[in-house]
Amino acid sequence: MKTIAIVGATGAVGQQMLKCLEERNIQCNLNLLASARSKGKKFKFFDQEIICEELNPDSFKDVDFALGATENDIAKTWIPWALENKVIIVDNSSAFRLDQDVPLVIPEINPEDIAKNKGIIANPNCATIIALVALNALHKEFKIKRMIVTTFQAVSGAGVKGIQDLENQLKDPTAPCNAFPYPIAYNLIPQIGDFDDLGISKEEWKLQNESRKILHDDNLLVNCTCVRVPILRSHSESITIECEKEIDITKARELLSSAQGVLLKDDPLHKQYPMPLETTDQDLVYVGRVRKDISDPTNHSLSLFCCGDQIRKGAATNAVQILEKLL
Ligand code: 2RA
Repeated sequence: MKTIAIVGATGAVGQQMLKCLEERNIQCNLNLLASARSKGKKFKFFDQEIICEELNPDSFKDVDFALGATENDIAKTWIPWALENKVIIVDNSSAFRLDQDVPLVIPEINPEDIAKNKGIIANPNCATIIALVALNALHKEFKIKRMIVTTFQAVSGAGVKGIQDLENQLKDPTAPCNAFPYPIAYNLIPQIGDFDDLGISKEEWKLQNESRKILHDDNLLVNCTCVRVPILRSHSESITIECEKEIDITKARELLSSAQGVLLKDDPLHKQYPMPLETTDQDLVYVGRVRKDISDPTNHSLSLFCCGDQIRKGAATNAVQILEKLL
């Protein structure tokens, strides 16, 4: 039986990774690794009780695979320890996503890239996963050349701190802002990550840079605005695509209705469209509001709205799906 370690096991994504392993019946010897603060915490895995250990350089002896759910700086510390022990790593941090020798993978889109790994496979950013799962079938048929995206990102993207900020501020609007620069309750914050001198945030660059790598298209044009919204778990995205080919909306809907990882919910006349409340705690990306972009008279553009659970498909589930391809 293989030994799998979850690194950052006590955070929102790490805990979801454990649940995904159980849901998908991945029987294994499971090691849970986290900071000294979490040492000794106990978690149920199938019928076992697993005690969380403190992450250290010797944590990876006899480990076959590691699922990384830590921030970048911590990932850059433990991943070399794991590689020294020939562990194969699926890392959710952004530390190695754009490294040439590190495949960046969404299993529904570019599973063939997994085999090119040299020990690390990177999990894309949540907003990238949700957008590209929604767009994959359309890209294959119509060849997307340009994307304009606005994201509405849940507070869980900032981990447990983000969730606590929202819950505390909803009870008491004067509660402290630990995860975000301003109060998030009853508010929207058009900033996720630091801005550069172009006025573009780190999170916004991720959609362009990661999409180009996953779709193997360095010419893909992407303009993105990332907004933090007072939603607990699901990210929503308003997307307009411009394609090489003319778009037939009926054909587009047909493609989306059978697209891998997608649930088409598109009947606005009957108030049927994706909403984050219903995509929470499940793995499908809901797509709706599919319509011609009326600002493009050439019929090469389409707009849509999609939602996906940031912790599941946007992070933990995608990573475990990659792991399944390695087992
Ligand atoms: C966020 N995508 O939503 C980033 C990290 N998960 O904060």
